[in-house]
Amino acid sequence: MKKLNFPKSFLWGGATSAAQIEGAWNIDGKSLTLPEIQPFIELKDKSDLSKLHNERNIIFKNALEGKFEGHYPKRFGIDFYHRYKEDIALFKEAGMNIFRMSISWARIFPNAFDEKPNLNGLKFYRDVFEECKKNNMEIMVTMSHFDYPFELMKSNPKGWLDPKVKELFLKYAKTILDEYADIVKYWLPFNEINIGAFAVEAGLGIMPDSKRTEAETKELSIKGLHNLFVAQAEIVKYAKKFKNIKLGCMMADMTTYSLDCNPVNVLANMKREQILKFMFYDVMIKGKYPGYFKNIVKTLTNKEITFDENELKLLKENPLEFISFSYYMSNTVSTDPNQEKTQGNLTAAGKNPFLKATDWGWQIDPIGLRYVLNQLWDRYEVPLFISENGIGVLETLNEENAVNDDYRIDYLSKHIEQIDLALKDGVDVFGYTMWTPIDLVSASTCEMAKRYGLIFVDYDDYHNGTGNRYPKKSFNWFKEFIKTKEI
Ligand code: P53
Repeated sequence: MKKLNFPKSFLWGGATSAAQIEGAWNIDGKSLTLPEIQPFIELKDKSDLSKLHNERNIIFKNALEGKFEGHYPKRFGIDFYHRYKEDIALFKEAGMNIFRMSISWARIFPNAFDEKPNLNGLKFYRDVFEECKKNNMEIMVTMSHFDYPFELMKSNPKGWLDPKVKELFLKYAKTILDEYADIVKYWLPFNEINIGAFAVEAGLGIMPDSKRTEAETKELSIKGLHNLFVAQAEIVKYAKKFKNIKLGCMMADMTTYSLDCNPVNVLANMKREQILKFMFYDVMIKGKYPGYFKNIVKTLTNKEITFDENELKLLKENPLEFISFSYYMSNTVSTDPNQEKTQGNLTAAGKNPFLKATDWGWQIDPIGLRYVLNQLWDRYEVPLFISENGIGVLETLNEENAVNDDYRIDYLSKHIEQIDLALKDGVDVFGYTMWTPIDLVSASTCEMAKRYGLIFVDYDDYHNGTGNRYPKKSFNWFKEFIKTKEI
């Protein structure tokens, strides 16, 4: 056993998102969101998501025609909407002192253009937050976690390229800040902004168009991303009137290494980091587009794109206060087109001969977490928060109604050990919310079978089951760890 030295103030908890847990998709006035029009598609090879990508256009086409066939897992989640008290009690029992969750825009403004917010929606989140507080937990809220309202996509097909959408989002953001700033301390405007902006439909709410070229799609991403940055800065500006809250950015830290010491690969990796990570952090934390940005735009779109001077000033004056990021895996970069691949954050990425991967091809790399914490602290000098980290596995209950998930204990403890080492390196990291405290519907594959939780939830991919909650072995391990800080 090894005793770790975390400060008393360190935040320990779990992270979730509305579309993956709530269910109650059409209850109390809520309208449909994009994840809720995504049907379940069986995957034979779990690490090959091409089938999901190929069906994307058909899914949107059917939804627009009102054709819904099959099962839509994110409409049901794990029914947190009705069972949140039981879940929060379990989180408390595990020893969590923070809970990260998201608010669903479509629960607050179901028809996109409503003048007044939906009171049922507001009440639901107030009840959940009060329950967290009763259980001595801080709350971290993501305002938009990959759940763009479908109604808004239908009425405004240009999504985040339409100024009206930014206006409506700001109205939503201000409404929830006004409503909950007294109870929610930590706020993240956009989940994994670097993934969201490059998924033009799911992230930016832009209507699909099969005739769009690759370069045109990238242009939409760059312009949409800029509008997300500006909206975020406007939210930071507005939130200055609340004294006790903190706003952070949220990134998928797409950690990469050069495959080897061949200088061409080292250079390629540096460029990859600029395009996947640093250009985002630079704007959100340093408040300005980096010098290499122009070149990235030219490479991606074959164009020059310029932004409004007033907007650039707004970005400069309103950076985010802290960095939060998800960390699941690392990948390698090589200029060799035949480099061996595995599944990365949504797209295939380079294999690393020193690492093992999960069934979904995600390469497990605890040391990479220490590396990233040092790298980000070094570059940005703002407090850091790990807002997601965890392992998805196929699991079933054993005869004792438990799961002996030693691999999860191993995954979590090895990553936590690296956070401890990063603290010793001098990095300012103030909290960790694992993905997740409780099984939920997978974001990328809509599976229930890809389980991440400390708590098992008795639903299968088709929402068959009792929905009952069963603590896994890792639940008890985490509970003990919180008390002793020993791994
Ligand atoms: P799932 C990759 C692909 C999709 C979403 O992912 C991702 C990532 C990882 O960077 O981001 C987060 O459920 C996301 C969560 C999600 C989690 O990763 O596809 O913020 O909503 O559930 C895990 O296995």
